[in-house]
Amino acid sequence: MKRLLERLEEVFFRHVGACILLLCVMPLIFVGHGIFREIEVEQAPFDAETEDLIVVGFSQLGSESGWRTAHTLSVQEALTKDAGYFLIFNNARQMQENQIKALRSFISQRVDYIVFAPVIESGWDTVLQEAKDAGIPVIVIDRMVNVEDDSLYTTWIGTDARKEGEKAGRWLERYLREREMQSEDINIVVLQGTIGSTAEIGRTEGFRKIADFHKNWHILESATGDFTAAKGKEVMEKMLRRYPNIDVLVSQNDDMTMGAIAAMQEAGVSFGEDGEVAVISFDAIYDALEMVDAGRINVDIECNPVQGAYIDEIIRKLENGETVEKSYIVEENIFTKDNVAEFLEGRTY
Ligand code: GZL
Ligand code: ZN
Repeated sequence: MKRLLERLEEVFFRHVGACILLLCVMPLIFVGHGIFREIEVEQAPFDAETEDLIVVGFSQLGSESGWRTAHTLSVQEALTKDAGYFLIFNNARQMQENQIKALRSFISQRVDYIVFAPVIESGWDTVLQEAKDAGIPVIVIDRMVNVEDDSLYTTWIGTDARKEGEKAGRWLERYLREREMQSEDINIVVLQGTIGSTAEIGRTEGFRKIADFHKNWHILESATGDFTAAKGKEVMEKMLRRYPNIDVLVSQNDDMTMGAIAAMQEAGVSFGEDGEVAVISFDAIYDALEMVDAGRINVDIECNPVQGAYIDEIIRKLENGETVEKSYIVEENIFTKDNVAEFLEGRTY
């Protein structure tokens, strides 16, 4: 009975909340019609069918890469109606202000949980405080938030970006030792992901930590390709014009690597297994692993996007009043021509 009363109360507030929201946004729709459409967040039609479902607002940072597509799919496949969820999805197109608007919309709709992949680490304290004040648990996934008070989020599911960066450095050490080049001057260029994102911060710092042990490794330039193929190609074209003697490319995701490979092909620069430029990539999405198998990418450091099942497990625990860990690190691998073939078949992303 108590649960029923609680639900009735919630339903009442939700409807009130939804009505207030509607009254607030009506003018916006008419006044800034075009603008409103830009930030439109799907509304959950609260009716009988959603009553028994757990309503989750999912703020995804964008759809910039193959990895992100797999990540979104993993969440949508885990939080289905059959599994007891009503999922409200918003794609922020890699813009923090869109994510903040989506989170505020979820709060005003009084969702049961917020799941959110933050585009960059900073700038979330205020909106997460609003979620906390509204009593809505926040599950951070993939990238991390950098907040003063970590009670502003319930838990984080992600991968160890620093470790990924170090793995890239360790691989380069082995690669040079095998070729007896460990004391030669090595010229390196780095394509960084979105500056200030957990993946960029960790991969940059992790690789630098290893590079600092080698005075003969020269990082000629680090520049962001914002995790997209188009920007990665554009930045690599500039680097190829500026540096005629690049020995290693460290590209912080496979989409930028694809762009950089197109730039090297157009510039007539060889790359990969027997090329002038050794290619180190991150993510290990299927298309890139096929290029590892073909010897066009030397090594791909995996970043595992399959995180949806973790969210389902965590929400169930929270629904049962159980405690959950503050963080869940997803296991990941590293792929070279030596081991990639066995992983290719059956890989879903
Ligand atoms: C990594 C994730 C990164 C991927 C990119 O955890 O945040 O974002 O490496 C994606 O492909 O854009
Ligand atoms: Zn990762």
